[in-house]
Parts: sequence; C-alpha cells; structure tokens
Amino acid sequence: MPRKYRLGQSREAQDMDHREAYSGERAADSKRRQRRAERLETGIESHDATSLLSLPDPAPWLHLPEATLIQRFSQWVDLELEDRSTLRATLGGKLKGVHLVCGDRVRYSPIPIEATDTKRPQAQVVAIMPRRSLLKRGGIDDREPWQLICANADELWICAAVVDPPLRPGLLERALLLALDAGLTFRVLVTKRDRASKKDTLPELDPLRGQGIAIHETSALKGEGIEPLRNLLRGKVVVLLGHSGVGKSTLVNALRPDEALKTGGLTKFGTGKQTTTAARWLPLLAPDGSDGGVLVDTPGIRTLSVRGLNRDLLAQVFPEFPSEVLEDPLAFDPDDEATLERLDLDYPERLQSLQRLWQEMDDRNPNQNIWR
Ligand SMILES: Nc1nc2c(ncn2[C@@H]2O[C@H](COP(=O)(O)OP(=O)(O)OP(=O)(O)O)[C@@H](O)[C@H]2O)c(=O)[nH]1
Ligand SMILES: [Mg+2]
Repeated sequence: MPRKYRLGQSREAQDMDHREAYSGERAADSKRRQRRAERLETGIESHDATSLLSLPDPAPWLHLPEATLIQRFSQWVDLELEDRSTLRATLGGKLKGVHLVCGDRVRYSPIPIEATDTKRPQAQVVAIMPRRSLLKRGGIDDREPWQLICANADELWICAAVVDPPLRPGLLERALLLALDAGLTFRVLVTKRDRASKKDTLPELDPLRGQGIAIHETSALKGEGIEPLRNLLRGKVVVLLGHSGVGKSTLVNALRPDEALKTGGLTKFGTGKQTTTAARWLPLLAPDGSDGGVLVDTPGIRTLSVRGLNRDLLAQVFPEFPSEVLEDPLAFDPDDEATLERLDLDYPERLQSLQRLWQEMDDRNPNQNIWR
C-alpha cells in the first residue's frame, strides 16, 4: 500500500518514522524468535512422542452418535455415519492439539443449519474414541515426532510396481517395521504384472519370500489377481501404501468399480505424479450386500521414516541375523569378508540395511534447537 504523508511533517521525518517503526518490528520479531529458541533449548517443546498420541477422555460424550473419519482436510473432516451417508464436520475446541487421522472413530454433535446450505459443515466433532490400532511413521523433526497414517486398520499392503516407478531400497523393510509397530498383518502387492514377463521379478522381494510374508501378484488394468484380494478384504480395514504411481488408486478402482478415483500417469522419468493427495477411507460392498471391507487409499510416499520405533522390532524384520548382531549391528563391518563369511548370510547387503535402520530408529533431529 502506498504510504501517505501526514500533514505538517516533512517527507524526511516521515521516512524516519517509517524506518523506526520498521526496525521496531524487526526487533520484536527477533525477540520472539529468540524466546522460541530458548523454549526449545529448555526442552519445553522438544520430542514428546507419547503425549502426541494420548487422547482426551470421551466419557462425557458417549450419548452422542458415533461416526468414522473418512478424510481429513485442514479446516474440517468428512465423516461416514452408521447409515453409510457422509457428513462434513468441524473440529470442536476440546480437540485442539489432538491429531485426528483417517479411520478414527469420533462422536459428533449436529449443527442446526438450513438444509439448503450443504456446503457448510453440518456437525462438530467433539470426542475421539480409543484406537484399536494406529499406523504411524516417524516424523520429519521433533515438532512432529510422528506422522499418523491411519487409525483402526487391520492390515498394511505395500504396493510395489514390477516396473516403473522403481522401488527404493529399504522401503519394504521400513513398511514391515511400521506394520509390526502397529500390530497389522503385512502383505506385499506386486502391481503392473502385465508390464513385465513372468520371469521378471523384483529381486528386493527374495529375502521376504524366505520369511513367509504373503506376496500377491496383480494387474489392476487386466483384472489379474484381483479376486483373491476381494476375499482377503472381507470384514477388514486395509491400508495401501507405496510410491506415487505404483497403481494404488487403480487397484482401488478395480476392486470398487462403482466409484472411480482419480488416477495419474507417469512422468518421463517413470515416477508418479502425486495424484492422490490425502488418505481416504473407502468402504466396499460384497456382491451379496454384506461388508466387503474397507480400503484406505493414501498419497504416494518417497520413503517411510522409522525414527522413534522400538529397535526390538528389527529381530522380526531381519530374522537371519544372530542376536549378537541385532544387539549392536554397528560393531560388524559390512565390507569385511571374514565377518560376512562367519555370519553366513544369503543376502550380505542386508547387514548395511539393518545398520541404517538401527541408527535411524534412535535418531533425533539435529535441527531441533534452531530457530523456526
Ligand atoms: N500397465 C499397467 N498400468 C497400471 C496398472 N496399474 C496402474 N497403472 C498405471 O499407473 C499409473 C499410476 O496409477 P495410479 O493408480 O494413479 O497410481 P497411485 O499409486 O495411486 O499414485 P499416487 O496417487 O500418485 O500415489 C496410471 O497411468 C495407471 O494407468 C497396471 O496394473 N498395469
Ligand atoms: Mg493414487
């Protein structure tokens, strides 16, 4: 906005005013940042992973109707009611600071508004029920120790395309760790089977095959391998995770032909285009009208952080290693021939992978005390 000069004051004086006001503003800003940095240093706002996951007591609200949170937006949420209809709702003040996530069971109170005004939220979420399970990944920094993915799920299906986009090393182990942490059944879905010959398999899957992890080969476009998934889904809540462009939404559409989700192509580099932008709870109806389960479609991920997870889980992801290695993997040199020979590993590269995850699980963000 152009600055107006006050009557009776020279232009120079006015400019001086302006400079002073400006520097005052800067000083206040700098003080604010300094105070914030001090708070972080004294630990008031540092990593507090458990309090983030604690939920307020829903007891005073149990007389209100219950619903499932099917999608989260920044200002409001969409709920699915008992009769399968949907409702847009805001979050009540009591839930300030509580991290709600797709799949949460909530209690809501309807807001009386005119029936014609359907764009406005029609209810307010006032309480959140205890979670049966919580799928989460490590956060980026200590302000956000966890990133919540889905609540009340039963299974985690990690999707990996047999060709583009390429599978990042370690993604499968990371996903298995998250599933174990949340107590979910873990399955691998190989997608786009029609794009490669039967001989072409993902070599990253070989170590998992030996551990008895279920691997399903599918082609959503050709409809191959889809029917067995329908049976596995019955009565379950299943979260689909994977890189962008692996075909998660295409798979959902194959299993749920009545309502098409948006799918995207691939870039010239063979990577996805981030078509899905928020996790979405998608109930399925079996042909006989019974509960066909729920699929949760999620945005494509680049990687899954395991910061803050319990290191004891590694024994289930790397069962071929003796306990001495699992207790302190860094004591073993992955480049030393003699060590590898003594450990007699089928996949020696897994030692490095174990070391990386072991280190990351205890990792604290080095930037936690900088000004933000
Ligand atoms: N040939 C072939 N192409 C497939 C198959 N499944 C998906 N695709 C293609 O892969 C591309 C990406 O599919 P999407 O379903 O949008 O992938 P997504 O995993 O949901 O991606 P994000 O939403 O970005 O995470 C689309 O061009 C699909 O047509 C398949 O089984 N065979
Ligand atoms: Mg998608």
